[in-house]
Amino acid sequence: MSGGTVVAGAIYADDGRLLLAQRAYPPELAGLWELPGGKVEPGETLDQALVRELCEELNVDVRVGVRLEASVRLKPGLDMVAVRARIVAGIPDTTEHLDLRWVDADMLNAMDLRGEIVPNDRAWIPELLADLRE
Ligand code: DCM
Repeated sequence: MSGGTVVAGAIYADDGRLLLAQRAYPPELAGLWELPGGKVEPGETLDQALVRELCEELNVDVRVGVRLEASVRLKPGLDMVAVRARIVAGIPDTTEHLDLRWVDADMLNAMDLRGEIVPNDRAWIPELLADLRE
């Protein structure tokens, strides 16, 4: 099965910072930082999939907000979207990621300039920076 959608979460803390997660695999992406998320399963809405994925990956419950405008074609039939979210319960924990980091606009911009962001996720950087600079 190659078709479908990957949904990622732009999780904001009350202080305005954004949560980034450091990938553990595959080797070419390991060490780079992404918005956490995963594949939407059959019968799930985007929002349901994001809540499930963030519970599985980070051990948090989130309230889902408004989608980011940019979407990314991962391959034919597989697209990735991002949705803003806030944590309503739990403290983020690494189960699948190497590390987690809360960033402000300057930190995100510096990480991007250093090539530390997963290439696919760079499509969202303008919108993320705009959110962080609000
Ligand atoms: N992916 C991505 N950026 C994200 C989340 C996922 O580029 N923030 C991509 C990597 C894989 C696919 O989506 O091609 C599935 O992700 P995972 O391996 O995390 O399940």
